Order: sequence, then structure tokens, then C-alpha cells
Amino acid sequence: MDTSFSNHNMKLHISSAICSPLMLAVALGFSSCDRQSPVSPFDAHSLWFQQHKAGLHSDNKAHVIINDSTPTLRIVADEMKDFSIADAVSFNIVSDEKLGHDGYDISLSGSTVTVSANSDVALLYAAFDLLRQQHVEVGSVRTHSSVPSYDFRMLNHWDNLDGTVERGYAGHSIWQWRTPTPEDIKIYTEYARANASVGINTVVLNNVNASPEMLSAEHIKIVAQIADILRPYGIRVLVSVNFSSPMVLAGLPDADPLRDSVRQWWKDKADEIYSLIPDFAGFLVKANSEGLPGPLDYHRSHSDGANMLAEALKPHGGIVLWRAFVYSPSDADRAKQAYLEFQPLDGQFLDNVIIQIKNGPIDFQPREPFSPLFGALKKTQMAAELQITQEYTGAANHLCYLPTMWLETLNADTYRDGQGSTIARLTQDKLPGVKVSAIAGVANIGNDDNWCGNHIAQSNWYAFGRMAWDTNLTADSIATEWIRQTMPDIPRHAESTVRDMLIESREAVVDYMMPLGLHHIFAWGHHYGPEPWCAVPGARPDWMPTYYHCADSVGLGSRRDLNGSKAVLQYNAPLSDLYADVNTCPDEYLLWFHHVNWDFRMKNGRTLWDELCVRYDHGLAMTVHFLASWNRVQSYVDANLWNDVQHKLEIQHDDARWWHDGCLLYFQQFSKMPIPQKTIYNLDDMMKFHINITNYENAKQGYRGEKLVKE
Ligand code: BDP
Repeated sequence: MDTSFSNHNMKLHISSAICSPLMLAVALGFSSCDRQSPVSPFDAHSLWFQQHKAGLHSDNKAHVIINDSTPTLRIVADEMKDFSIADAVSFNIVSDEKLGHDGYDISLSGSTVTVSANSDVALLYAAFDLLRQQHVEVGSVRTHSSVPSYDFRMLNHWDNLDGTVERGYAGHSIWQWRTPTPEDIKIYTEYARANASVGINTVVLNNVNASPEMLSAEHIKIVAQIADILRPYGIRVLVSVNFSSPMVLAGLPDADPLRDSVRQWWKDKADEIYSLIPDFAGFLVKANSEGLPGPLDYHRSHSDGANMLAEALKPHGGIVLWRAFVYSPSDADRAKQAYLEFQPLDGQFLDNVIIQIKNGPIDFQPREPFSPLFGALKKTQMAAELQITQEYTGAANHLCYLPTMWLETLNADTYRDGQGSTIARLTQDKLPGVKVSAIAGVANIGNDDNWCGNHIAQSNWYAFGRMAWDTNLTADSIATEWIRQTMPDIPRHAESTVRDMLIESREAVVDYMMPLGLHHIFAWGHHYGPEPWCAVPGARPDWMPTYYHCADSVGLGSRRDLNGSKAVLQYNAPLSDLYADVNTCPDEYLLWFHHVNWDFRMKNGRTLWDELCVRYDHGLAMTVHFLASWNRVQSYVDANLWNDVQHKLEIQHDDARWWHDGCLLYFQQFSKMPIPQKTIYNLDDMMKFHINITNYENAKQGYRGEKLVKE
């Protein structure tokens, strides 16, 4: 590759299909002022590229110098066509160990920018960095080096082969299991571009509840075609696999990971995949969890299962992401089970296995303490699994900006190796022999025109990528970036109103759904509304809200202290001591760890009951506040965007009322204490009512669409 460059000679070879007349103009150093146009109206499908679409910033387009032509570099040239905050930008492949595969360096000499990186994909990330600077920051180019926090910055799609999306609230899957049509290619390319713009570089195409069919020759062929489309944007694919695949697809008598024929089948399958997809990134596996098959079916361990797959992938450089989301219907407290199953296996996994651990010990609740497994595995590479789709935070109806939650987990100190053992650090540090660090987010993407079911939920996709790239970014700064690129005309005071809404939203959701450490008091099945009363005959106890809230005449909350399940002891000191004592346990985890008397005095002097009422009321009040804030910015936001979000905020408010009344009226049966605030529903009516959230159209309405009479 020719790494020399010149400010005067554009050496890009223009041969690609994506080369447009405009690119030619850029390549020839023309400025294109005739493209200048007024700012376009908001187009939901264009995500955070609104300003890009709106046209040119100024007449002075930078002269873009790229000394090679690869599909990725042609994208760089195309993306850079509107770059205008420098006179010239030169993109160079160099050899600089400290930048790794994806890192880049941006330097400035006069008004010429020099971008250096080891790969063309890293140059693409740098191009998006420069464009972000143009759209987000004021003034000239900021020089800096940037190396991502994780090697795999990964979306996990929970998409099924029939086009449905598990816990998806944005329509059907974007993946079409056919040879990609021009329309499919368009969507996949838009998706890849969006991911690359925020640094997402690995995607698991299908649901962790995986169909064995995913590994049929027919499907692998389509995976290869999708991978070909995503590759120029630096994206590598993985698939979720079903542990019984060799039985279903090849008729083997079992899937015992120590059986030679089973091991051989996986090796052959890996060879078949890599013959079509040389940069295939690996497998994601949910095994022996929620009824799925796994090595425990054959009295083998998780490490036996994971290592068998790891051996099959290893010659090709592939990775196994083995999930720790396990909880058998045993006696042990569900919150303890992942630790109990995986901690004894520490050190037994091959070095191309990563244990993928959900942020909390239960399941993506609005707030959980971090999973204690993060603080327990010392000789096993770990990755955090976060949820971008809002399974437990109001689906695509509620405003809930999630980086505040994710960073709470990543910045949590596990004390594994003493102070400073944050989850961010433990998951970024690579153990000896390990080549890849990873972070996963369960995608909130579907085929809705706006991709995420709610315009504002696009911010969570954006933020996941940015945070995965740099865990030192703040939720606040990411919000600012997203707002400025999504609502390019918004004045600073209105921007700060919207940013406040985003930043405050998650805490509001916690307050009106499950304050003070309450968790999993959701309605059966859909996880949208509250049903603390839910009792499905014959169902597993650990799928029932009563298993978690334990409300009785004495008090409220799970018993996980030293008199209960002793889950507190899975945390390292000093957290174990802090959490074990009801008087030192932080308020936000109080009812997670303790069954607390209704008249217990909180740190602020209120009784538990009064504090619970205050929190629910505060959450509800915040939904009124969000509506008022959104009203204030109406004249600065595109009408379609404004109306859509307004509608969702109204649903959120009605749902918050439902949560407030349902939970407080239900718990009041036990506390027998007065609710200071007004309730408007009748508990008996609420308990008889079941919202049909499995119906997608109905789900879009939340409780608002329902006809339940208020008192
Ligand atoms: C739960 C979801 C379920 C998923 C499961 C998982 O309710 O649909 O299959 O997690 O992560 O949150 O495997």
C-alpha cells in the first residue's frame, strides 16, 4: 500500500459503484456550493445523520487525500465530501502499534489535518470522528488519538428466522433470510453505516434462543451475503447457536460435548462457515438456560461445552461468547445462581472463550446492583451484556435514556483486586493469551421507519456505540452529541432542556416502576406493566413477582442478607458488609437485599412506606415534567419529531400512573398505611385487567389505549 500522501494530489482511484459525481468533485478538489440547501426536515430513518443530509455547512470543502482505494476507503471519501472545518485532510495507513487495529490519530498542521491509523476501517472511524466534530463542536479540528475501550463493540440481535424479534418493539427484523435484494442491501448498508459511525464493529444476527436452522447450509450462505455487505463498514458477524444443532441438523444421537462425533461436527461446521466468511467472528451461546439445551444435559460443565466450540473456532481465529444468564428452578436464590454455576469454573475456559454476563444478577431490571460474578472470575475473560431494547423500561413507549444505567454498572467497583476494580477495567483488561475484549448490547432495532420504534430511543443505539468505544465518555456528553446531530437547528437552551430530559429519564423510570431496589414486579410474559399481584397457577416461583417483592404484613423486599439467602456474601468486601447491614445498604438497593419493616426509618428520617410513596409520586411527577419540557422546545424541533415524541410521553405518563396506583394500592393491602397522594384507579379493576402486549399495535398504545374506567 502506498502510504505517502500529498496535499496536492488526490490519488484515490475512483472505481467503485458508490462513487458519485459529487465524490468525483471532491476527488478533484472542487467545492460544491451548488449543493447548499436549507436544513431539511427531520427524517426519522436518517437517524443521527440529519445534518449530513441537510447539506453543506459552508462553501469551503476540505481537500480529501487518500492514497489507496479499498471499499472502506471509498466510503471514507464519500462520507468526507461535506467536511469543511479544515482545508485539507490526509488519510494515511501507518504502522503504529499503540493504535491497534481500530485506533487512529488526528493531528493538525496549519489547517491541514493528518489522520493516521493501521487499518482502513480505523480511518473510517476517524472520518466519523471528524464529521462528529464538525456537527457537534464549534470551531476547528480537535487533535487527539483515540483507541477503543473494547475490541468487540457488539450488537446482539434477538431476531428470529421467521422475522419476529424477541423483546423487539420496533417492528420486524431487518434481516431477510433470502439472497439480499436491492432493498435489503440498502437497509443493511444504512445499518452498517450507522453502526460504523459510532464504532460498533460486531453483530450477532440472531436470537440467543437460537434455532438450530441458523447453521444450515442455506442460512450460512445468507449470513455470508450479509457479512459481505457489512464488511466495508468494518463489521464482522457472529451467530447465536443452539447447542443441539448436531442432533437436529445431522441426526446425531446427542450433543454431548465430549463425544467425538459431536466435536467433529462442530469442527466441520466451523470449516464450512469460514470457507464462506473468512472474518467470521464467532458464536454466541445461551445454554442450559430457560429450557435451552446445553452441556449440563449430559452431566458436562459449561466449560466442557464452551471449550468444544472454542476448539472448533480456534484455528480460524473465532471467539465463543458463552452467556452466564442461567438460573435453574432450584432452591437457590435466583440472584445467586450465575455465580454459583460459573465461579467454580474460573480458569477452566480456553482463551478464546468470553463469559458474557448481564449487568445485574437477575435480568435487565430498571436498576440492579451489578452481577457479583464480575467480581469473582479472575482467570476468565468476561464481557458485560447490556440491554438496549427496553424490555423492562417501557418498551419503545417510554423515554428512558440508558447510558446512565450502563455507566453505573461499568463504573461500579467490584473490589476484585482491591479498590479500582471497576467492571469497565475488568472487562477491558485482557488475560494472558486472550486476544479479544468485548461488550454486548441487545439491539433495539427493527424495520420500523425510525428503526427503534421511538425516535428518542435512537439515542440508546447511538450511545451504546459511543460508550463501547470509550467508556470514559459521560452520559451527558453522549446526549449532547446525539441531540446536536439529530436536531441540528436546536438552540443551546432548548438543547439543554432535551438533555436534561434524557439524563433524568432512567431515574424517573426506576421511581415510578421499582424504586428502592424493588425488581421484577412485572406482568406475566410481556414485562411492560406492573403486576405485583401476578399469580399464574403452576408457574415457576422465580417467575412470579411475589418471589421478589415478598410483601407481607411486616414489610417489603427480598431476603438476601445474612438471615436470608446470603447473596450479599457473593460481593467482595467492603461491599458485602455495606450491603448486609440494613442501616448501611444504599437506598437504591435496600429492598433488593433486605426485607424491611414498613415503619423502618430511612436515612432521611421517613418511614419505608412514606419513602416508597414519595418515590412513586416523584416518578409520576417526572413524566409530567417531561411533557412540560417537551412543550417548551416545540418551536425548535421538527413538527413530526415533536409530535411523535409528545405522543410517547403521554403514553409514558399514563403508564406511570398505572404503575403508581397499581403498586401503591397493592402494597397498601399489607402496610395498611395511608397513601398521601391521590390514586385514580381501583385495585380490583386493575388486577382483573391484562394488557395484550403481545400484539405489536396494541403495545404501541401502552395502557393509554385501554378502556379501564378511572375512579
Ligand atoms: C430475558 C428475556 C427473554 C430472553 C432472556 C435471555 O425475557 O426473552 O430470552 O432474557 O436473555 O430478559 O436469554
